[in-house]
Amino acid sequence: MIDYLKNLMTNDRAMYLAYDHGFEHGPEDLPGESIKPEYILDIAAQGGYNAVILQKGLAEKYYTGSAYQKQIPLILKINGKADIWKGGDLYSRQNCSVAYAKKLGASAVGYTIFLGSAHDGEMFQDFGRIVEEAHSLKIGAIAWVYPRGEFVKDDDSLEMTAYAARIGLELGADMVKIKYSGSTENFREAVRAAGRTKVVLSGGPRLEQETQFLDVIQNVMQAGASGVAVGRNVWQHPKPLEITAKIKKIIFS
Ligand code: FBP
Repeated sequence: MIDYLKNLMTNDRAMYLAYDHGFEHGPEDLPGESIKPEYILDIAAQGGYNAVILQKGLAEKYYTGSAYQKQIPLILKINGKADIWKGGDLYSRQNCSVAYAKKLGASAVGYTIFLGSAHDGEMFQDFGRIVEEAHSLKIGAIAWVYPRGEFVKDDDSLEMTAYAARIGLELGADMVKIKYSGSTENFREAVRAAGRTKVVLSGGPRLEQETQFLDVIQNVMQAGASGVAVGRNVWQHPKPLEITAKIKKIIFS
C-alpha cells in the first residue's frame, strides 16, 4: 500500500491550516489581518503546520515559488462554492485540475462532497476520478465530506458522521475531513467506519472559549483521529500561535 500522505504527516499525525473561507464564506469571514494571505502563511510556517490549504489563486500568487513553499507543504482545494445562492441542492464544482495542482506544488488535493445532496452522485464521480489522477501523479487525495440537504436531518449525528467517513474510504480517499459528532464515542464510530482512510477534524466557527475547542480536539484524538484541518479557530483567534501550540501539544504528544 502506497502512503500518498507521507510528507503531510508527522508520526502518522497531522495538523493542517485551512484557508479556503474567502471562497466558501466570503471576506466577511476574514476579519482584521486574516484577509491577508501572508498573515495566514506566516501562521502556518511559524506554527509548524503539516500543510496549508488554499485555493489555486492564492497558491499561484502567494505560495508557489515563494519562501513559503520551502517551509510548508500545500494541500490544494480544487473545488468550491460560494455562500450566496440558497436555492436547493449543492454541487461544489471542480475549478482546478489535479495536474495543475501538482504544478503549483501541492502534495495533495482536497475536494468537498455534500453527502445527501441530489448531486452527491456527480461529486462521487468527480472525486473517484480525482483520486485516480492524484495517485497517478503520486500525490494524495483528501475528501471533505459534509452531510447536507433537505434529507439530512442531523448532520452531526453518529450515523451521518460515520457515513461521511465511510464514503471517504469507499471512494479511495487517503484522508477524510469530517465534522465533530458530539462525543469521543460517536467520533470513534466514524474512525472505525473510515478503516484505513485517515480521519481529520473539520473545526467549525470560532468558539469563544478556546477550552471548548481544545476539548473537541482531545476527544477526536482519543477516538483515533489522525489530527485536524482547521481554520477559523486559529486565525480568528487573537493569538494564533498560542492556540496553535496548544493544539500541537494535544495532537503530537
Ligand atoms: P474551519 O475550521 O474554519 O471550519 O475550516 C474547515 C472548513 O472545512 C474549510 O476548509 C471550509 O472553508 C469550511 O470549513 C466550510 O465550512 P461550511 O461548509 O460548514 O460552511
